[in-house]
Amino acid sequence: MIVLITGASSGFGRAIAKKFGENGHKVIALARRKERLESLQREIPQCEILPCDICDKVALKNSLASLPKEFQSIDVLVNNAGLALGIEPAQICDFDDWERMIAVNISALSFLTHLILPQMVERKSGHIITLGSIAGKYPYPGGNVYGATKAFVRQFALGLRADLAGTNVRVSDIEPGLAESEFSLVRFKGDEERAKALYKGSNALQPQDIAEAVYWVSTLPKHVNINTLEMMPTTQSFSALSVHKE
Ligand code: 8X3
Repeated sequence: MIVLITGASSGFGRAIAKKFGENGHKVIALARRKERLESLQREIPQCEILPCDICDKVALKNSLASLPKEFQSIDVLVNNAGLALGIEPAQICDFDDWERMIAVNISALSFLTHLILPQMVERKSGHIITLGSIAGKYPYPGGNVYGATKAFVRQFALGLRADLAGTNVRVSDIEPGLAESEFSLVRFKGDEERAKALYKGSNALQPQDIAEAVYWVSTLPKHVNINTLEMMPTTQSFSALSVHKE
């Protein structure tokens, strides 16, 4: 298979790229950080890299068009690029953070999907995989726009399934809970202590766990479509709804 992975320079994306690469698939790794992509490329036998800002529509189109012929028929698109910025309550957080999350998690994801889908439909084969989150389903304080973008991702994936009926193109939304990666460092704007403290003692999901899930859904027999796959570390669970008392 030819697999395009966004946000491939670190965390989930890197682990997903390696998983497909190690299993003999052709990998197209897209991310902004070129040196990181080059180091990934050295670890994967058949790997093309696209150093590109996923929010730059022109650059994205040009990068895809520049792919060698033998990498152009994309079988699996893994829409992994995404981020959370801030964990402050809605009334005091920075609106720029909201705009950035909407730009990456929603606009860029839907633009790239729209670019790639026609070739899959034409070949009557392909798989769109999105990285959602438990935050798209279960609200928590400070999740505000991040959770809302992931609710979009989930509903977008399900809506695609409806539109793609009869095309053989599969769509799956993978929805992880607490997972250890650069995610929290980005969310906490580089505060390493805070990010470390969040994961300490939690036995959180690891990027490799998410890579296994993505690989599993994409290598199932063609008549099987996993619509959504929610996963948490065993240590993570639900708690009671809060009631504020005067
Ligand atoms: C990340 C999961 O629980 O940190 O999407 O919001 S959580």
